[in-house]
Order: sequence, then structure tokens, then C-alpha cells
Amino acid sequence: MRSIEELYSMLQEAKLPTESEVKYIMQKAIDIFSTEKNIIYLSSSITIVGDIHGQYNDLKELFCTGGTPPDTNYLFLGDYVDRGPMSLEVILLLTLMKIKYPTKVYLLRGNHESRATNQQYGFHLECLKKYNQSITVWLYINEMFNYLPLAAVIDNKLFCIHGGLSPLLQSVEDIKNLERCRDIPTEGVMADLVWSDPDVGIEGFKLSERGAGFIFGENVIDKFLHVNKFESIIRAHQLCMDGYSILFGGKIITVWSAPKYCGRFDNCASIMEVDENLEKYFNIFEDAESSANLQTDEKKKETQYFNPAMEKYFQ
Ligand SMILES: [Mn+2]
Repeated sequence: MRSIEELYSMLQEAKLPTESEVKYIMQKAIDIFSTEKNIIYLSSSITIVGDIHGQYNDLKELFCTGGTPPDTNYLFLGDYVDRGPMSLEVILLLTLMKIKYPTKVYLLRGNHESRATNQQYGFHLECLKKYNQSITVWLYINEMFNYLPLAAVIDNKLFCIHGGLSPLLQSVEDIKNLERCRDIPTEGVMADLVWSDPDVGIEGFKLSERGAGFIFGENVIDKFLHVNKFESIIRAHQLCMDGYSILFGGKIITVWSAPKYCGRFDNCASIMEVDENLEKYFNIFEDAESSANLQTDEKKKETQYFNPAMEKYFQ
């Protein structure tokens, strides 16, 4: 059995551990996630990352852009697996990063960190293919997913989740009481947190066309922010062509971190840096392939400062 240090170095080069090493990694991760509550309370400065979806090479590009822990604090908003070709490498690298730097790296659960979902959208097949038709690795990793926390709060002001709000959710206290260490149910607060989406032009909640969760309007967001004394909701879960989207004057922000999503979209990706004053900066990055084609000196790491007055240009 190799050490965590050795396994971490291997994953930097996309080399996969053995089945029993995956079991060992997941057990260590479960030990750490078990000590975290349903909502984790964090402090700025911190960099927030949206969906990755198995795009390992682009994740490496993300770390080139945003720095690596322990120099940068990270909060990942979920959806590490499915769709892309290297879900195993992504989730193993991030899990090892969590084990190595448990107070510098935080991982939330997305709707794809669920057996029912990742059996359908690529992760299950990838595990079988890379582990000689054995289902064991897929089972170990899904067991770990059951321990991922559901939400984070930064400086008591920014409420962070994968998806969105729930009609059954009044206060954050309702999240604290959830029995989270299980697969994501098809309905209820836990499901809605990872499945829901904000929408313009609607009032209240409507059932989502995704088949789980809800879409919700500005009045829902206003009420939730007011009741819980938060400034903004930071979430992922929806593809943004610019890498991020800002709705309702910044009351809800979507961060998307999978460039050229699935190889089918020509979208940018971003990570959102939150500084000590809760100022937000979107660090835009390209997919690994496009980035490699650029000469280093012309490589442009674009940072955009979030100014609510410019919201209309961003949508
Ligand atoms: Mn999602």
C-alpha cells in the first residue's frame, strides 16, 4: 500500500491507484467528512469552484490559474464526476487533496455525487472500464459521496450550495437537522439543494424540468437572504457560456468550471475568488488544449471584477 503522499503524486500525473488503495483513500476521506457538519462555516479569502464533470486536464488548468492548496483555499461546489472522460482521476485527486489539506480544501456534494445519477451519466462505465469490469471502486467512491457536506457559509454572508433553494427550507437550521449520510433522495430539502435552479421572471417555486428539484424566483431569494441575514447565494449546476452568471444584482451567482463542456459547447470556465473584504473576482480560464496552443507570453489570464452596476453586460 502506497502512502497518501505517493498516491497524491501519482494522481498529479493521472495515474490510478489499485482497488485496495481506493478503499483506503475513501475510508480516510470518510473519517474527515464525518467530522464536518451538514453546513460548513468558512472564512475568506477563498476560491470557489463550480462543476468539473470529469475534465481532469481542465482541472489541472484550473489549478494553474488559481494556485494550489495550501497556498489557495478552495471550496468546490460539487459535480466532480460524469459526462467527462476522467471522473476517476478528478475525484481521486480532489479527495487526496482533501486528505492532505483538510482545512484548506472543502468539497460539497452535487447532484452527480449520487449512485442513481452517476450510474447513468458515465462514471459507472468509466469505473468498470478502468478497473477490469469490477464494480468495487464505484461502490467505494459512492459510499464516500454519502458523507459530503451539503452547504457552506463564508464569513456568515455567502451561502454556497450546488443547486438551489427548496420550498421546504425556511432557515439554514432546516439543513442542520438533515440526516445527510445517505444517497440523495428523489425529493425533499436534500434533493432540492443539489438539483434546483434560479430563474428570472417567475415567482415562488415551480417544479423543475430536470425531473428533480425546483426553479425559483427573485422573491424566494430575497426572503431566504433576509431570514438568514446573508448577502448572496453562490452555486454551480448550470452551464454558463462566460464561466459565470450574475442574477438579481449579485443576489445569486453561478460559477461554472468546466471549459468546453463535454467537448460540445464553446464555453469559458471560471473560478470565483473571494477576498478578505468579500470582493469577488472571476478568474476565467480556457480548456487545457486551447491553453497549450497559446504561447506563454500571450497567455491571458483574464480577471473580471464584479460590479453590480455592470450586471447587464454579464448576462
Ligand atoms: Mn449539477
